[in-house]
Amino acid sequence: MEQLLEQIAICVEFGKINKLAPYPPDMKGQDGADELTGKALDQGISADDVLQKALIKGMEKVGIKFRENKIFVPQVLMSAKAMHTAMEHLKPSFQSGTIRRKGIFVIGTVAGDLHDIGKNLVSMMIEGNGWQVIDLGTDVKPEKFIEMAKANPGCKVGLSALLTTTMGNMEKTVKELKEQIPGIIVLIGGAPVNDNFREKIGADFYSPDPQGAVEYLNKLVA
Ligand code: B1M
Repeated sequence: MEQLLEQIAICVEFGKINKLAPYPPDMKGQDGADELTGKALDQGISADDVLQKALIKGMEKVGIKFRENKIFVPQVLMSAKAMHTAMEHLKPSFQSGTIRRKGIFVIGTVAGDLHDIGKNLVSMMIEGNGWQVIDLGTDVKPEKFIEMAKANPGCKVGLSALLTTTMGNMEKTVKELKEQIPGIIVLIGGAPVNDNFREKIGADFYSPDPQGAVEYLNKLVA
């Protein structure tokens, strides 16, 4: 059992989606996250064990390697694809509530900003760490964040901005979220943003990378 879970974690870490996938070349012809997850469930391994001991474990390694510049965006995307393929097998358990998520994370790129590559990486990494992610996409107005946060009490909110011209919208969103939902936790990130800006606008946490956001969120529920 442990060996099978370890194999799935390796597939996620190295982005091996299924047997037919040619990537990564040194795993060509081997079962991928798809087949191995099916096999694990057939053998009676619980969906929760697959999530905790294989998928999350694999994605944690991805997050750390990405932070340390040991892998780059394409590798992260392949890992996320492998993870999503495995998650398809777990869908019934998510729907029936057999698997408990760590919490809900609402994320979006702020109003006026269409950049979503970094936001998507953050979203994938947080999902891969056991959170339910509600991704609102790009150009998200403050009202939309507020609506979703009110609909999901206790959720944490993440804002991304890539333009200096949309940092003002990030500030506005944080201000309105904090006014309307006292105690709400808001994380921010994106290339022009830093910790001084976070302090100025009253957000709770700034992370320069997805892994920092994952670690902060996990600490909140530890
Ligand atoms: Co735009 N763009 N762009 N662009 N674009 C930049 C950001 C720019 C720096 C390019 C430049 O001039 N050198 C510049 C901004 C300058 C500034 O504001 N000072 C710029 C500009 C000006 C523009 C337009 C205005 C250009 C124009 O039309 N005249 C326009 C704006 C459109 C709009 O948003 N309204 C525009 C458009 C576009 C494209 C649509 C063509 C495309 C976006 C495609 C897409 O996202 N789907 C695009 C791209 C690709 C870029 C560059 C080249 C790359 C951005 C990127 O994806 N980086 C960028 C220049 C550059 O960075 N070299 C540029 C990779 C990504 C993984 O990094 O998003 O930083 P990043 O995310 C990181 C971290 O920041 C962090 O984690 C991620 C992974 O490490 N992170 C978080 C991000 N969000 C987080 C949230 C968190 C935590 C961490 O917690 C919640």
